[in-house]
Amino acid sequence: MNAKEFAAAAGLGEVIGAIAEASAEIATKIRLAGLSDIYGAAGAVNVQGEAQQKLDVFANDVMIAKLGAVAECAAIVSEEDDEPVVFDHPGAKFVAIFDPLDGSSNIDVNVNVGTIVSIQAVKGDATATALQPGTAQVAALYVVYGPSTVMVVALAEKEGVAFFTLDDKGEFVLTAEGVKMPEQGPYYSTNEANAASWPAVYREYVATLVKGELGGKAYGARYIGSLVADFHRTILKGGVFLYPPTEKAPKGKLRLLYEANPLALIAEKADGAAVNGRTRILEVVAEQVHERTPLIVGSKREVEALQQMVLKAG
Ligand code: AHM
Ligand code: MG
Repeated sequence: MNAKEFAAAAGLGEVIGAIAEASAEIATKIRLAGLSDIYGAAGAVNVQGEAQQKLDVFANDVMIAKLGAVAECAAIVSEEDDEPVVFDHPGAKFVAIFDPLDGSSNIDVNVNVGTIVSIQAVKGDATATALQPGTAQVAALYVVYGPSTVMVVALAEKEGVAFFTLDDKGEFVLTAEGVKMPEQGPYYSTNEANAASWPAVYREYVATLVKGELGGKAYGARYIGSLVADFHRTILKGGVFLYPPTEKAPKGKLRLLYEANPLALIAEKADGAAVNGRTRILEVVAEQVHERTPLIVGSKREVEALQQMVLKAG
């Protein structure tokens, strides 16, 4: 079974199939990036005299083109665009909210990047639909462009998450279903250079992990700086990813609607958890489509321990 058939069987029509097609094109572009001279700034001209397009602009364009061809897709909201892009698709049921290419600072150094998508059922206009809480998501997925290109899909109505691997014909083939994450894991993942500007409770929390005070075993550190890759490791191995508030970004750095919400649904469907410190991510009501949030996501044990410490700290 491929991703398109899996999603169609779940009543999502062609929406995930279109994202799969876009991701396959993005994967090819990333793999050949050095050859096509796509690294670096948009607007430049490469050695062949062709206009360069930055990879994140390319990814956004291909996502919009593929989803714009799907009758069930009413509109998209993208990290790359200030406003939603609304399609002329009367009666369309879904809005796709996405970060077309997350972790772009990693592209030029050949490190994993990803695409992250939240799918909401239409309720009002595109903005109102996108602003529904994460609990209303009908599905969420990410694609990690790594040594293999893997798509991980969660459906609201189904426990466990499904993994698809991109084959050499451009199809995402189902490779695992009903995947759950370990209840506790060996790693914490965070940009520790920010620690001095975190609220003190986050420093205390990381110290408890490092000292082995949560479950008896000392945690190791792993940080790629590419959210999808850091999350993908966390779902497979267990542990916790955290991007706390900092002095520079008191509301957090990551985006609620197209980074935190989809990963939170995927984590919960895999028996993990996600909070903004105090509150379950999926219950946070956004006021703006590009709103930021602190994000703590991963195995249940670690996320609940953090939440308890934050609530206790007042
Ligand atoms: P971006 O959307 O500008 O690429 O930023 C998001 C990325 C995430 O992939 C990653 O988790 C985070 O930024 C890393 O931030 P930092 O460099 O501050 O550690
Ligand atoms: Mg991003």
